[in-house]
Amino acid sequence: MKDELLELLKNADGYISGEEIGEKLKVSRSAVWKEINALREDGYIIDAVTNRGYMLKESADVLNRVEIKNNIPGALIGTNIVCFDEVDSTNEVCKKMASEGLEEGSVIVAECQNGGKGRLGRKWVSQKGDGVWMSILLKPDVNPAGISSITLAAGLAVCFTLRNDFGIQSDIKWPNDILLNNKKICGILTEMSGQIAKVDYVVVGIGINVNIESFPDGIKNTATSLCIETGKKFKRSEIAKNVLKNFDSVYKRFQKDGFKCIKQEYEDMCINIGKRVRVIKHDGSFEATALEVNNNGELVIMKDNGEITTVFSGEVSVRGVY
Ligand code: BT5
Repeated sequence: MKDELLELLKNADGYISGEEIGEKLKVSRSAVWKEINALREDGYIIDAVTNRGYMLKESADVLNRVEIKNNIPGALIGTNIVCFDEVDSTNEVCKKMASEGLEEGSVIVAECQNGGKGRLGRKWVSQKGDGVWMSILLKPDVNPAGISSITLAAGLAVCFTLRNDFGIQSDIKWPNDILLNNKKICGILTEMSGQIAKVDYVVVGIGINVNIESFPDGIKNTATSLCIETGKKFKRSEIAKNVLKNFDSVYKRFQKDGFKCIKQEYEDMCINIGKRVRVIKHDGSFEATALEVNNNGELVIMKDNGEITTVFSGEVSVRGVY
C-alpha cells in the first residue's frame, strides 16, 4: 500500500485529503496516517494540514518502484521494477527470476549487494544506500556474438544520462566503463543465457557510484563517485530512472539497426578514440593507437608496426595510456 499511497501523493495537484486517499486505497484514515508516517521514516517530507490533507514536499533518496518506474507509453525497459534491500548480486537475482519467467525489460534494484560482481570474477564494491546497483532483463533477437555490443549500448545510455540530464561531463572507456575525471564511476556487466546460435536472455548489470564518499584502499585511486567529483548528493532514483529511460530509447534503435546506428554517438563520448591504449590479452600486452569502434562494437586499433586490427570486448582489457 505504501507504493500506491506514494503514487497518489506524487500525482496529486496540491493537497489530498486523508478521506480521499482512504477511499481510493480502500483503507481507513488511520491506516493512511500509519503509511504516511512510514514514508516519512523513509525520508519523504510530507506536509499535513488540518482540513486540507497531505502534500508531498520532497522525495527521499530511496530506491523504490514508484520513483524508478519508466512511465513513458510503449516503454520496454523499466516498466516493471523489483526492489530489494540486500541481495548477493542483482545480476544473480535477475538470472534466477528470468528462469522463473520474469518479463523482458524488468529491472532488479538493490540498496546493497554483498556479492557484487565485475567481469572475470572480479568484485564490485556496492555499499548500502550510496549507489545504483541494478540489472535489466532483455530477450534480444540476436545471435550470441552480438551480445557484447549491448554492453556498449548500456554504457552510452549511462554516459548520455550523466551528460544530458545531469550536466556531468563523463566519458566512456571502451568497452564498459564510464569515467569521470579519468576515474571509474560506473561499470557494466552483461551476462547471457543461451545456446550457440540462440540467446535465451541477457542480463545487463549496471553499477553507478552515486553518493559514495570514500572507497576501500584497493580502488581508491581508480574509483570515484558523482558526489566526490561534484561535491553534491544526488537522488539515486532520479539517476536510475533516467538511465532506464535513455537505455530504453537507445536499445530500441539498437534492436532495429544494430550497433552501427549508435556508433557515432558512442564514439563521440568514447575517451579512447585517437588515443594510445594498452591492450592486455591473456598472453601479454602491447601498446597501440585506438582508431574507431566498428559497426560490431569492436575497437579498431593500429599497432606500432602499422598493422590495423580489431579487439573485441570479451577478449581483452584496454587501459588508457595517459
Ligand atoms: C565491471 O567489471 O566494471 C562491472 C561492474 C558491474 C557492477 C554491477 S552492479 C549491478 C550488477 N550486479 C552485479 O553483481 N554486478 C553488476 P570490471 O570491468 O571487471 O571491473 C571490476 C573492477 O573495478 C574491480 O576489480 C575493481 O578494481 C574495480 N571496482 C570494484 N568496485 C568498484 C566500484 N564500486 N567503483 C569503481 N571501481 C570498482
